[in-house]
Amino acid sequence: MTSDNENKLGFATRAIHLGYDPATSDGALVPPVYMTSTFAFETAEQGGDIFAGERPGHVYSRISNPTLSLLEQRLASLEGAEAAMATASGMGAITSTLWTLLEQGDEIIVDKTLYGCTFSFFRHGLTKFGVSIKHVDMKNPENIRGQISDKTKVIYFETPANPNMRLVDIAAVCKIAKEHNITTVVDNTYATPYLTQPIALGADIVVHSATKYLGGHGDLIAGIIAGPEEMITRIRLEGVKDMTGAVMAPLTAYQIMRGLKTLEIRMDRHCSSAEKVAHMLEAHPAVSKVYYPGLASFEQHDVATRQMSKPGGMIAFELVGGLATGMRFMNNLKLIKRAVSLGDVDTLIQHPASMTHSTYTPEERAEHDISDSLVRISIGLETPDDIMEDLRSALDNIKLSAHNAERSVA
Ligand code: 7XF
Repeated sequence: MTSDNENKLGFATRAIHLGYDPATSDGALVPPVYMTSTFAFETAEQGGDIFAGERPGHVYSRISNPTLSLLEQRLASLEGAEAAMATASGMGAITSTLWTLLEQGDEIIVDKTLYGCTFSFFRHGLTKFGVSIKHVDMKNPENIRGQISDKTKVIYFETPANPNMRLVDIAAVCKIAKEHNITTVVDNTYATPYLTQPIALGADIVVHSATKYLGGHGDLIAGIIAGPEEMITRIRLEGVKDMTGAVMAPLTAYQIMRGLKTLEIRMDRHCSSAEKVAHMLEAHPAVSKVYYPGLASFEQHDVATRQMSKPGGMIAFELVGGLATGMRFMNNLKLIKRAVSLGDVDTLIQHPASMTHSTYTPEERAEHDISDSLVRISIGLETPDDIMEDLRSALDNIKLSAHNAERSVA
């Protein structure tokens, strides 16, 4: 357990030091990685006691491992949670949590827009086992009230939402949930605990795709669940141990701890570059709409100011001319990579309707506010002028080709 004194240290200090004393490991500055699947007991009786939970200790790395425990301690502290559990992927975190919290006959209320595979898990996974899903437009938290029944066990949302940047007012939604004794689960992948801390705003559980900003370098797949100790223990022993088996590998935990050491400075740079890019895109005649929480024109700018310390590194936008123009623009890029995922040092651009959100049918995308012409960009850590120059020249080139096409028609 983390001491109160350690928890008073600054965000970056905790991300670098928390829970580890080199004196316990021959002075090694970097914590050792426990590459072991199992743990030997001194006696048979001791093994039995640990299994029975009557003595502390590790048994088997699908349940716990010292390298994962250190990462979990750090993430619990950064999220302001009592405890955390590391998982094999973001989907591992989401599914392990919900398989634990829900049972046949229960209802779950979820926001209108979700990451494609999360949507698919709700729509095609949970429903198969008798859980019903109600999508509610949480832009207005009051919409939730009319949908709550005595079967509602969980309220689930992302903020900002993938891919269209819709925000959910965490404090307002969690207040309603608490009045009805409903557990709230917030996907904090886009914001990271550096920008938003859902638990301080009233949320029960936070989930992450740690593949993104927490790892930060595009070289791993991982997830995190943070929340009250009692719930995390249940998720560990029911959801992860027995249902999904979605446990993180020790080497991945090491990579994420390395990523966490620079989370604060990376996020500062992601945010400052994204702000520049968002303004540049908004001013460009080939761009019809930019969705970025830091812009005064952003519909929910007030929610962003209230619950995000900075507006983040993700931008969604639409081009004049829609989908066809968007594809031409993406193909014009030279430095920026056409790839899914986000939160990496590299700037990544993708087309949600045909990529990350192709798990929705076209009708579902229309219903869930995911326009076919939307382009999503994750601003990386390259020199900001180079990112902007690549975008500007790709945009100028579509304008040119559109102009030439018009002239040839005339
Ligand atoms: O299982 P993963 O680590 O890939 O995480 C799933 C996940 C969960 N929540 C959010 C908000 C996510 O964005 C993701 C993964 N999204 C990637 C993307 O949107 O590019 C996945 C590439 S298909």
